[in-house]
Amino acid sequence: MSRWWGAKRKEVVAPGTDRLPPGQRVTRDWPVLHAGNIPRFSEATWDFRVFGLVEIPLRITWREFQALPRVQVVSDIHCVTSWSRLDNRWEGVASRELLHRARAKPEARFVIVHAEQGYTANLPLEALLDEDVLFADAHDGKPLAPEHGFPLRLVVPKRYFWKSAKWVRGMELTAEDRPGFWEVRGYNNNADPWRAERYW
Ligand SMILES: Nc1nc2c(c(=O)[nH]1)N[C@H]1C(S)=C(S)[C@@H](COP(=O)(O)O)O[C@H]1N2
Ligand SMILES: [Mo]
Repeated sequence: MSRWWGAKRKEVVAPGTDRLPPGQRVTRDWPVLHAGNIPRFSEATWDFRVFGLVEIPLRITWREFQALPRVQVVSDIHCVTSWSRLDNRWEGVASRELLHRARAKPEARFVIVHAEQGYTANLPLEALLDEDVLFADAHDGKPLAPEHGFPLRLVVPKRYFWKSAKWVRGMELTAEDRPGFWEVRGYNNNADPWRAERYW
């Protein structure tokens, strides 16, 4: 297993300093936030697709997903509602691993992340090639809880947490950007916590 433990992150935790983006407070528990219901997981029907502007469209079953090379990443959560949860240990498959397998076409510049019940989140393709971005099935040593996205969620540490779709089912590569579920409801398209890009 390859490991990446957030090597570029500062070691000292000092809330109020540069560990915490503007307007954020540290929480030790883990709030649950989402629209709609917690979907039921069925291994028989679950798949993860990488499609759109790719050379090799992928359809990965749950069993196949478990056999992919795995990574561990420690990162902080920054929710737009102003709580931050530090030092989350995620385990799963790097998004760039999947993107390299699917081979993005040259015109691909954006990714629409698709989750259950039509939830979507949009990101630049570049953002999903970042080494700290993964599709996680475990958190702090335990399988992901249903309310936090079991069986699989995206984790994008450098953006507000609404970009980190729970119950993910695939990535669609596109040439044009397409605002996701929260982005069409007034949330900022870029969502960088360090620039406090909350709404537009
Ligand atoms: N599928 C799905 N993913 C989602 C959401 C959602 O409504 N549906 N909400 C987002 C928002 S707004 C936040 S803050 C985080 C919350 O994740 P958590 O409940 O694990 O803390 O999930 C994000 N991912
Ligand atoms: Mo959120």
